[in-house]
Formats: sequence, structure tokens, C-alpha cells
Amino acid sequence: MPHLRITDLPASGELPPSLLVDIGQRRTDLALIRGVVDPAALAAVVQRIEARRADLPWVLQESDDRERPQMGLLGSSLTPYNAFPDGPPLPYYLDQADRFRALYAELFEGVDLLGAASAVLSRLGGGRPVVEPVSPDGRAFAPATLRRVPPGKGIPTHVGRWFQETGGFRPLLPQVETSWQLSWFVPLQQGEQGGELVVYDLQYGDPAVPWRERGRVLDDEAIERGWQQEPVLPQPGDLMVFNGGHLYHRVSPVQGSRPRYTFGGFVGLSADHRRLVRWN
Ligand SMILES: O=C(O)CCC(=O)C(=O)O
Repeated sequence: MPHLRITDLPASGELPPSLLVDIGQRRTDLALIRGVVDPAALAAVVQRIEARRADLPWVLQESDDRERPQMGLLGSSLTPYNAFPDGPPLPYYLDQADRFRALYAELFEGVDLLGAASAVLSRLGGGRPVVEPVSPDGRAFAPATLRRVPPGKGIPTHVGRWFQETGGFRPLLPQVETSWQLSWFVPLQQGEQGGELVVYDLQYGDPAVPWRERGRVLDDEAIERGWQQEPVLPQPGDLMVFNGGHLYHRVSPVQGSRPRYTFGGFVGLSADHRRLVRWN
């Protein structure tokens, strides 16, 4: 049974200016905005990245072992991962953000994916300007990361507002409206099969959320068995924005020979509600 309320629209037409706030305030769940960027241009970016893959500074999510098939990011997210189980320390994160901006300029030369995604986010956010959070020393947070998920791997079940409880998010929280945060991403390439965003009918803060190891580890198998789920598969160049802050979700294992590439992060309102704040 579908439980997700989806708005599916072409980027070339009119877009509802209150959609981000409507998703954040749970009047709807997910927006799929088609054709934000030319898929052929994104395919060329993927070729460029794959050609240089062995030399790129991937931030590995599961283990330091570079030979192990696993999800890797270009740029660091503020979220917990193998090297920093409570999220990265701010100075390291900001260094990675600077490095990411330089790499992005090289790898995406001639394809303004960040600009195109920001323009659509702004249209969905009442025309508010889109900005990055800024650290106390004036350095900008990362606007997004590039994510590579190889065949056989997915992204484990998680929910965005849980990250607000981790150390990495501490410097961010005074700058944003914390009662909601959305996830957004644009696929550059999908695998032959799999790689769907699977959204569960399970909400952050629900006392029924199942845990293992005395509340330390989410019981993703119990969620898989016990809650309704709905898969969504955006195509290269489509922008997906959804209430990943509130609804538990995962990415199903990528199948076939191609890795899945996406570019994205989080978006919400600034604390004064006048700007959209975007980070990863
Ligand atoms: O596919 C992606 O890049 C991330 C999907 C996701 O789990 C999220 O946006 O929170």
C-alpha cells in the first residue's frame, strides 16, 4: 500500500513555492522534480570521475580498507561514519569542505549541478536564497557531497533528525530550524537495477522504533519486517527532495555492473526562516 504523498513535476513548469515547508511540516512527503540537469552532461561527469577514481580522496563510510567494496563520498558529511562514529570534528569537516569545492569545480566543469539544484530548491522554498551554514571562524560548510555506491551495496536504514543528536551536528544546530530537515539528491547514474530510495512508514521519535544492543543500534531487520515501505527511483538529472529527517529510509542494494552516483545533502530553513540552509 502506498503511504508516501508524492508530488511529481517537470522542472520546466510551474513549481509550488510552499512545497519544501509543506514537506517539512508533514502536509506531504516527497517531491520528484524531473529534468533539472541534462542526463548526458551528468554521464560525462561520471566518466571523468571513474577515469580518476583511484586517485580521488574518497571518504569511505564503512572501513579504512580501500580494497573493500563500500560507499564512498567526495567531501565529508557531518554525519557519523567509520572514521568518526559521532560525526567529524568541525576543523576536519571544514578542510574537507574546502577540498570538495575545489574538486567539484574540476570534475563538474561546465555542468552547474549545484546551481541548478539550488535554483529549484529556491523555487520550492518560496524564492528564499539558498546558503551554506558558516562556522564561527567564517568558513562555509559543504553544500553537498558526491556519493558513490558500488554494485552489491546500498545505504543502511537511517533518519535525518537522529543526526541532530550526534556531535558532528552540534555547530550547525543554532543556525537552523531544528524541528524539520529534508534530504535532497540528484542521481548522476543509477545501477542497472536496485539503488531505489526505500521510504518506510516509520517516523522519527515513534516509541515503536526498534533498537538492538540496548538502544545503540537501529534494528533495520525488524523495520524491514514490520513496516510498510515504498521504493522511489529518480532518474539521472531528476531532483528528489523528501522528508528524510522524519521518515526512516534506506537505499536498496545496487545490482549489475555500474555503481550508483548521486549528489546531494540536507536542506532546511535558517533559524529566522528567511533563508534556505543547505549542507551535508
Ligand atoms: O542516495 C543518496 O545520495 C542519499 C539518500 C539518502 O539516504 C538521504 O538523502 O538521506
